[in-house]
Order: sequence, then C-alpha cells, then structure tokens
Amino acid sequence: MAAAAVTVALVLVPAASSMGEYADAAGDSGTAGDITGLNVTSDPSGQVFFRINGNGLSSSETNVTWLMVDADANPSTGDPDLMGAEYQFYVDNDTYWPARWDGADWVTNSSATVRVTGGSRGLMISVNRSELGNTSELNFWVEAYDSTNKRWDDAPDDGMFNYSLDLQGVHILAALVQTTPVAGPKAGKAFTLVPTSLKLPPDGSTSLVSPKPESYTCKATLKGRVVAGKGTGGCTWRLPKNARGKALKVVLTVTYQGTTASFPYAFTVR
Ligand SMILES: [Ca+2]
Ligand SMILES: [Ca+2]
Repeated sequence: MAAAAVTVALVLVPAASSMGEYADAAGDSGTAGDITGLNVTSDPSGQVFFRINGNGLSSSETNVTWLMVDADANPSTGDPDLMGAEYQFYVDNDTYWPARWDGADWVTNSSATVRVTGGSRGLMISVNRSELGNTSELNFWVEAYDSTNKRWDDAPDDGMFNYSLDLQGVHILAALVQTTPVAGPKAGKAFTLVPTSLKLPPDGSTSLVSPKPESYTCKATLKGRVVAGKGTGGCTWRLPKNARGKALKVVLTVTYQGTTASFPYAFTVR
C-alpha cells in the first residue's frame, strides 16, 4: 500500500521543467507592489497554480493584487474592459475575492478549489479548471495596484500571457523563419535558418511586434542522414557539392517563457 501511495504522489507532481515562466521588470511599479515574475503550472486533476513573485504584493487593503483569467483564451469574449477576462481573483493583505464575469457584471464565483497563500514577496493562487469554465488553455495577466496613489504594475505590460494545461506552458502556434540564402539551400554552400518571431494565440496586445524565441536549436537530415550543424543553435550547415536535388529536413526547437516547441521545415537543395 505504501508503494502505491508514493506512485500516486509522484504522478500528481508536475515535472520541474513543465512550467510556464513569465518575466516582468523589477522597479517599474512606483508605490504599488512590484511584480518581478510569474510561474504557472498545473497537475493532472486540472489544478492550476499561479505563482506571482515580487515585492510589496498585497501589503494592505489599498495595495492589492489582481489576477485576471481569460479562461477561453479569447480576448473577444468576457469583460471587454479587462481584455476578455471571465474570471478574476482580488487579493489584499488578509482576504481574497474570486469573481466571474456573468456577461454584464462581476459576481462572486464558487471557490471550493481555490487556495491563496503567501505574502508580500510571493503569492500563490491556485484553482481547479472546474472553477475556470473547464478551461484547457487560458490567457492571464496580473496587476499590483495602489489605490491610494493610483499607481500600478501590470504583468505583462501589454496584452496577456498564455498557458495551456496540456502543454504545461505557453502555446506556441508557429515559428516564422528566415533562411540564408533566402531562396533556400544550395549545393556546396552554407545554409542558415533563423527563427525571427513566434506566433502565439491572440493576447489582446496592442503591439504589432511578435515575440522572439529566447533560445533555439536545430536538427537536420539530408536525404535521411543526419547533418551536423554549426553556429547559433546548430542552425547553419555546409551542404556537400553532391547534395543537389536532395531533401533537407530541419526540425527547429524554440524555447519561450519556459516552454519548448518543435517545428519541421522541408527544403530541396538547389
Ligand atoms: Ca514589475
Ligand atoms: Ca475571453
């Protein structure tokens, strides 16, 4: 029996690497609490854990923290003034309020699975997907707010972060790449592939600038045989002179906000 119990416990704990890791600048909050970063993870039961790191968070009744959740990952549904949030959690120094958008107003939501712990240097807000509209993928943002001095710190500064329960991190839809030469690989020449930006789900951001991966690596095969890459991420190859007409297949793996995703690209060597 003891062995079985241990097995269950192990299954319930997400792997340390399976976590969304979201940054926010330090020292940008004025008199409000300063959010310095967030981690989000979830377990197989659908409990989602939002960890908000910072300084001076929820330190009084007037210096509070909000977590807004766009539970259908769709900014065009939910509260239009809050980037399409359907759920929110208001946390001050000694209480919290779980709320849901009823289509016109914010009303108290059920909170049987809600846990709020921590203090001014870090808050943990945890809730099951059953009390987030059975979400499988969500957007979220956090605000530390000082209502006395009307100062705040938003994370992110613009738009929302994304978290997929299945992926245990941000849902990276695609990577846009640039190749050198632009026309594709050429026999006897070097060929380089660089990811220029990532396509993420709609996040309510007003910025037209797409995010770039934080790091990336490549793996390539030429007519099914591995070719070693050089340079950044191993994404540059010198193609043999006899490679003309052969298929070059590249798998690009990008890392962004603690999450990795791989995308295949196929070329024919000229
Ligand atoms: Ca901050
Ligand atoms: Ca929504």
